[in-house]
Amino acid sequence: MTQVGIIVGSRSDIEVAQRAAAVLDELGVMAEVRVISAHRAPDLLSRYVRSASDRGIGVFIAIAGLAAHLPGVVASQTTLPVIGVAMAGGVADGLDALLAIVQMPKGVPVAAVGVGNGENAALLAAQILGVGDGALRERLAARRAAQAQAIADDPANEGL
Ligand code: RP5
Repeated sequence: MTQVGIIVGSRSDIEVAQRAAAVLDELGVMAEVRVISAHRAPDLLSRYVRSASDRGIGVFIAIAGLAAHLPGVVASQTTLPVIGVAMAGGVADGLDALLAIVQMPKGVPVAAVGVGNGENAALLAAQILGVGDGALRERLAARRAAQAQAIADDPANEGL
């Protein structure tokens, strides 16, 4: 069953979604990528979000640029956690989209990671799912250990 629903506001955002999907795949977490604009296809977005938990989705990753309303609109229609990723570009190169994502009104939270950081969105989604999945927590811990080992093995750190 799909565990993470990744939504992009446009096909032009797809590369960040694919990087998120790759990290989730590496962690053994099932994910799907949908291309649904909150502005251009609001009814389709609503149908997708409302049907998601019945299909096993436990977390959404919503990726958008410019006005970046997608994560907030998704969050308005579900109590599942929503992680927003701002796309670089626009008048402030993604800072505008990042602020649009995080400045939600009280009562409808959206989490956010760095601009364009699909990898961290995937890791945060996996960590949320890991609360109820010990094997996934172990895979996350192994990934962290491998990351630290790679730094320790860097020739620049010889002797440390
Ligand atoms: C946003 O507008 C999308 O998330 C995308 O980042 C940006 C541009 O979309 P396109 O006009 O390229 O479809 O809604």
